[in-house]
Amino acid sequence: MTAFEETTGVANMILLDNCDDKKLIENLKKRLQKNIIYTYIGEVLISVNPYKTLSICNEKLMLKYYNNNYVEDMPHIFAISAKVFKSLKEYRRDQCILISGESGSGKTEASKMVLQFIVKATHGDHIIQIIKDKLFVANSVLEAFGNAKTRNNDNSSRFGKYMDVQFNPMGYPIGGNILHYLLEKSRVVKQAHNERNYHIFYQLVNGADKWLAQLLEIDKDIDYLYLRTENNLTSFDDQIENEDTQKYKETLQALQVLEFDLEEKMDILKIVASVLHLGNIKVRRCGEVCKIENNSTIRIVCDLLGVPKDDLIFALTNKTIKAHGEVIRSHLDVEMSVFAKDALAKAIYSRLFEWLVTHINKTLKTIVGKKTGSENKIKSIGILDIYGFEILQNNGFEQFCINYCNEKLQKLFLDLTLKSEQEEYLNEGIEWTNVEYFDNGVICDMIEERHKGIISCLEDESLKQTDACNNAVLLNELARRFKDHKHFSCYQSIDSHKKIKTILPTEFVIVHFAGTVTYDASCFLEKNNDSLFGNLSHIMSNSTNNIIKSSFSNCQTPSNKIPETTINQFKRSLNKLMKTLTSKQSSYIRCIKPNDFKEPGEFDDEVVRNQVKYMGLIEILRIRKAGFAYRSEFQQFLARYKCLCPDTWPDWSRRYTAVAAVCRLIQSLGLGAQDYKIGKSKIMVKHPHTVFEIEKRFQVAKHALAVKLQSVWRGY
Ligand code: AOV
Ligand code: MG
Repeated sequence: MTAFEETTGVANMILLDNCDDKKLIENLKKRLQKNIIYTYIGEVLISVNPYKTLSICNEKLMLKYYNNNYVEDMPHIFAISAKVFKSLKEYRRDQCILISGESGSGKTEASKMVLQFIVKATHGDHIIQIIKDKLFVANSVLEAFGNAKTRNNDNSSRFGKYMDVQFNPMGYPIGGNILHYLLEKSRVVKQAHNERNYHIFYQLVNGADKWLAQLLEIDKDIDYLYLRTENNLTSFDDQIENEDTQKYKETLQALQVLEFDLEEKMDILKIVASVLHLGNIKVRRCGEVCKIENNSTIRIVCDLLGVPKDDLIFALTNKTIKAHGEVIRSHLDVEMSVFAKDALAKAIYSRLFEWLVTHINKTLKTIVGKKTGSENKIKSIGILDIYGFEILQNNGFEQFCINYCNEKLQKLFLDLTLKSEQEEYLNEGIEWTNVEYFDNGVICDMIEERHKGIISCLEDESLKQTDACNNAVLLNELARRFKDHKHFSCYQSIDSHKKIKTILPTEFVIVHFAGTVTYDASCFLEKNNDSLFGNLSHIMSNSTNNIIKSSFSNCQTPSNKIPETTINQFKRSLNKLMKTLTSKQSSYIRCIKPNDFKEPGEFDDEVVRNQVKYMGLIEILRIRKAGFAYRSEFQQFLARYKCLCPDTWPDWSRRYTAVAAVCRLIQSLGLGAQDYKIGKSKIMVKHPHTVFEIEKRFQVAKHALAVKLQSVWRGY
C-alpha cells in the first residue's frame, strides 16, 4: 500500500491484503473522511452516502470518464455509466444498472447521476435534444408524485422504478420507457409520526398562485387531515414551505417539457386538490344511518372530480350489491363510510400516478422508429431504482412488499455475481475453492413458492370473499405452514426455542437477509384486496375530468371475474422484471448508509458492518480476489484482438483451432502464466490492468488501421 493509500484507502478493495470486514470497513471509512465516497470491489461500485453536496458531479468530470478507461480512473458513478455506455455501443448488447441498498442510502441520487451522464455524454440533433430533456425531467414529476419524507429519508421513493433508455445504432438516446412498481397508497390518507404525504400536496398548497388556489379552493391555513401526521398537527414550516414552492415551479416546468397540455395539467391539479378536500369530509351518525356533515366540502370534491354530488354522497354512505338480478342497498356505518372515502382517495391518487407514467411513456416514445425506421437495431440501458429494504416501528403490508422485492433483488445479485462466477470456473475446469455465502433463496421460496408460500396463503385467504376479512385466520394458516421454518415466527407458532418474546397475536416475523422484521398483519387482507365499492368506481368512470374518466373506465372488472389481488399483481410484475434484468448485461452499484441520522460525514462502524454483511460484500471480495477480472469466449476474444498478432490476423482459422489461436495471441502479447488461465471455452485474465494494456494496444492498432485505410482511400 502506498503512503497515499495509507491515508485515503484503496480505490479497488481487491488490493486489500486481508478479506475481512474490519479492513473493508476501515477502508470505506478512511475514504469517506477524505470525501471520497466511491470504491470498487472488482467491478461492483460501492457508494457511501456523504449526506452533503460534494463537487463530484460536473460536466468536466463526465468528459474525463467518458474519454478514459474505467478502471484506470478513480471509482465513480460516471465510470460505471461510461463502461455501460461503451459496452452498449461497441458490443451492441442491452445493459442494465442495478442500484440497491437500504432506504436513504443514495440509490435515487445515484440513478439520477447515471441518467445525467447518459444525457450529457451523448450528442445529437434537435429531436434528440428534446428526448434528452424529457428523460431528464421525467424524474422530477415522478418524485413530486411518488416520493415523500419518511423517517429514513426526506425524499424517499415510495414506488419502484425501472427506466429504460433506448439508443439508436449511433449511440444517441432516442426514447425511453418507465415501469413502475406498487406505489405506497396508504400514505395518501395516513402517515407515521414525523413523516409526510407525497411532496405534490405540499407543493400545490404552498406554490399555487392566488388564481389557482381560488379555483381549487385550497388555502394554506386550512388544516388538511390527510397532511396531518400522527400526533402532529402542523406539517408546514417556513424553510420547507419555500422549498415546496420552488419545487412546485419545477414540477410544472417538467410537465410542460413532457408535453402535458393545459387541460391535462388542470385535471392533474384538480385531482390532487380533490384528495385534500376528500380528507376533510366528515361523516357522523344520524340515527340508523350515517350522514356527511360538511356539504360545502363534498361540493368542492364533486366540482373538482366532475361527478354529480348526490351520486357521490349516496355512494359514500350506502353500499349496493347486485344479487339474483336485483340491486340490494344497505346503509354504511360511520366506520365503513370513512373506509370508503379513504379507499376512494387512495384509488384516485394511485390511478393518477399510473396515468402520469403512461402519459410520460407516450411522449418518450415519439421518435423511436420514426427517426430510425429500424426498431430491431435499438439497444437500451435500464436503470433500476427501487425502494430500499425497510424496518420501521410499524411494518405493514407495504413493508412486506418492499422487503420481498429487496429479497428478490438480492437473490438476483447473488445468482448473477457469486453463483454464476463460481459455477463458471467449475464448468471451465479451472481449479477453484468454493466460497460459501448465504443464499437467500430459502427466504424467497418461503414468500413466493407456488401453492406453498406466504403469498399463496395470503391469496387463498383474500379470495375467500367472506364479508369480513379475517386476518386471524391468515395468521393461523401462516403458523400452520411455517411453524418450523428457520426464517419465520408468529405468536401462534412460537415456542420456547424461538426466543422472540415480544410478538403480538396480530403479528408475524420474517428473518430477512437484511434483518429481522415484525409485520403487523391486521390490515393485510384489506390492503391485498384493495377494494373500492363498485358504485364509487362507476361514478368515477362517468366523470367529466378526463383523467379520472379514463383511469376508472378500464378498471371495471366483469362481475364474473375476480379482480387480481395486489400481491399477485406485484409478484407477477417482479418476476417479469427479473427476467428482463437477467436478459441484459448487468452492472452494480451498492449504496451504503453510513449512519442512521442523515448526518454528514458521520461513519458508524456498526451500521455499516450490518450492511456489508447482508449485502455479501466480503464474499464478493473473496471471489474477486481469487477469481479473474476478465472472462471471454475464445471466438469473442479473437474477434476483437486477433489484429494484435500477425499469426492470427486476418484469419486465424486457417492455421489454428480457436484455443490454439488464443494461446498464440496471448503468447505474442507477452502475458505470463500467472496472468491468465485457459478454460474449456474461455480465456480468463487475472487483473484488470492486464486487460487494459491489451485494450490500449487494440485501440492503437485500430487507429493505425483506420489511418492506413484512409490513405489508401485517398490514393484512389
Ligand atoms: P434512496 O433512494 O436510497 O432511499 P436517496 O438517493 O433518496 O436514497 O438519498 C437520500 C438523501 O441522501 C438524498 O436526499 C440526499 O440528501 C442524500 N444523498 C444521497 N446521495 C448523495 C450524494 N451522492 N451526494 C450528496 N448527498 C446525497 V429510498 O428511496 O428511501 O430506498 O426508498
Ligand atoms: Mg429512492
